Amino acid sequence: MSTDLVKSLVTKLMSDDASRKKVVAIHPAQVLNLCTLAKKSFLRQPSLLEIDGPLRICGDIHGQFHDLRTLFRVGGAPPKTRYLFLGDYASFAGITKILCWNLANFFISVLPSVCISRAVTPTKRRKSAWRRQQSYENNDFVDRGQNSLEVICLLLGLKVLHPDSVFLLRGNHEVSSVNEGHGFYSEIKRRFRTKGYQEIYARINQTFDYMPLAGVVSSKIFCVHGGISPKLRDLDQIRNMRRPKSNFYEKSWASDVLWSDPADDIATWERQSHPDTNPRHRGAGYLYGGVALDEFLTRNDLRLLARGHECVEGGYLYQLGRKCVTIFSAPSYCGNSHGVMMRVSRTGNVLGFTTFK
Ligand SMILES: [Mn+2]
Repeated sequence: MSTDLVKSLVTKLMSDDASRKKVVAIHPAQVLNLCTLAKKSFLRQPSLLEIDGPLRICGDIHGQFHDLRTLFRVGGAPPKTRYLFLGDYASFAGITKILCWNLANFFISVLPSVCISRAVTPTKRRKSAWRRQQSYENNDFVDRGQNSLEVICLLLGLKVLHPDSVFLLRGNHEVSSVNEGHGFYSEIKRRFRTKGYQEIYARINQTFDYMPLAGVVSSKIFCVHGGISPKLRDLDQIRNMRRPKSNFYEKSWASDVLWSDPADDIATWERQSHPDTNPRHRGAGYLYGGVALDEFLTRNDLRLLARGHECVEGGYLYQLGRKCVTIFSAPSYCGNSHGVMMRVSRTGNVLGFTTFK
């Protein structure tokens, strides 16, 4: 199968015209063709990517296509600049989240500022109201997060065209049982209503089933969407994982690595119960502490864990004695003003962080 259709789709998505449009017209045949080629591209590389720098490691994108374009503008386009993405390409809550934000912004903008500051006193609250108002006035929230299709097509297309310059790990949103309820299914339905949306949705998710779960950069940095698992002893478990993988059983290491989070106040492990029981918990994966991470890194001769999965205010955050770094690449997603990419050298040293918004 030729890559001509993929080339034309990527050229279109990388064009100036696409960056001015709210949505980019994408033909169903282009998506299906892309899925077939992307699947093959993923299968040609192992379930555990073992690659060398230099590259840029990026966190969650969550359907923010225009911000992804900014990321490439600031960081440089592939294949000249190489990238590893840590998963969560699809939007988190799509239209529902956008509506809620707009509704909240509407009430904030009609309430006199005196009323806000007296009724909801703390300065912090005033600041976040201000921030929401700013993003509303700049009209930059309404366009964010609703272009999962563009994000996925661009990243899969770049993977097909430049397999050794673009690496895409799987996030917990690249699992159909998760993205179905979080806006991605409704986005595909809305855009391909009369054009076989069910097949398109299914084929994209089947493509996700071939994505690698983790990567090791320059034998030093372990990269994964969420983190580690008490059931993940060594990297061979990831190397030996068979694809396609569509089932992520609740208490398996594969599910844990997509869902877990670091916690500075925990030494080893705490299973994440339902958020109703503990608001700190997600209902999947573990909270892992410094002792657990040290043990994992030492056992596998690694130095650092790079992961996404959590929106952090500055775009990146070191935790667990600087052995774990969270990277988030969706600006203005949750009060974070910018997105971040982490620059890594050929030998796997962290050179610094590039911010963009
Ligand atoms: Mn996630």
